[in-house]
Amino acid sequence: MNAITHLAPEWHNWIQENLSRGCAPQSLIDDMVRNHFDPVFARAAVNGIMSGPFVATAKPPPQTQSSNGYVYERPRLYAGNLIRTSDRDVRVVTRVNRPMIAVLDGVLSEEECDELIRRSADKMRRSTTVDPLTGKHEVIADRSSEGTFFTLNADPFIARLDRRISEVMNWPVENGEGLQILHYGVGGEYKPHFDYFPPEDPGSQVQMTIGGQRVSTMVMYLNEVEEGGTTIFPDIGLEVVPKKGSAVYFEYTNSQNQLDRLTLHGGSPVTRGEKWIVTKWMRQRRYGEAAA
Ligand code: PD2
Ligand code: ZN
Repeated sequence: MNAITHLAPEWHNWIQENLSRGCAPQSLIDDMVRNHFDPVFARAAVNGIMSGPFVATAKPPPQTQSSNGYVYERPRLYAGNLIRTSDRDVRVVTRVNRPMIAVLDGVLSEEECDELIRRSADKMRRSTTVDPLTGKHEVIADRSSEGTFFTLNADPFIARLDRRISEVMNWPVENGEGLQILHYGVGGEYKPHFDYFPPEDPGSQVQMTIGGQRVSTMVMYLNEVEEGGTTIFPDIGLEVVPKKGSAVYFEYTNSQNQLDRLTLHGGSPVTRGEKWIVTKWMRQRRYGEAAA
């Protein structure tokens, strides 16, 4: 049977209704593919309706410009209090609109947090940071932690997380870098930095050859930290306290390639206990393997 490549009115209504209820676009695409739609057509149909005028959650608020010139477009993150993904509901706890930051509860289950730590524990290495001059990864003092990473869709467990995370971030799974695990002991910190590649750094061009600029980040907390280890946004005075399974999400590159300097952020020193996180960085374009 040939895959379906046209949208009957009842399917059009079905997509509109489900998007308005806050369903993740990817889950709608999957349902359509199960119902014999062509995958590329299904994605285009859902995306097309999302950017149209009919869906309540997709209505763009008026664009606003910050004092530093960054234009705040409609956030990629869904409006509403609950984000439904294909396998888990994620609760929005806090939103900041300028810069666009959200604290999210229940992105990972407790068991998934434990499993990520278990799989990482014996392959941790001293963390590196991108050298601004060369674009290469170097060990530097600003990041006193150790880490490891999982290639995109490395196995069914990781692929399931990559997919859920892409649904929460509302950005294609193949635009994501592989999940990066970080572990900090007492005294471990990550000095304030930008997650995007600053255009003034010569090394940034090297970083952007595949996938382009980073557009958004989600830092997920894998354990409770006894004291310290908060994620700080010093320019807006925000501090997010780690909670197992929760996350802080933020956006910093808009469709005009502008970069939001208010997303300067860091990890404050852990003063008691330890801190485990997993980070997803999304790129403008395809970066990794196709979805599993
Ligand atoms: O550990 C953190 O809270 C943290 C802070 C700043 C993580 C990152 N950046 C990151 O992974 O980019
Ligand atoms: Zn960061």
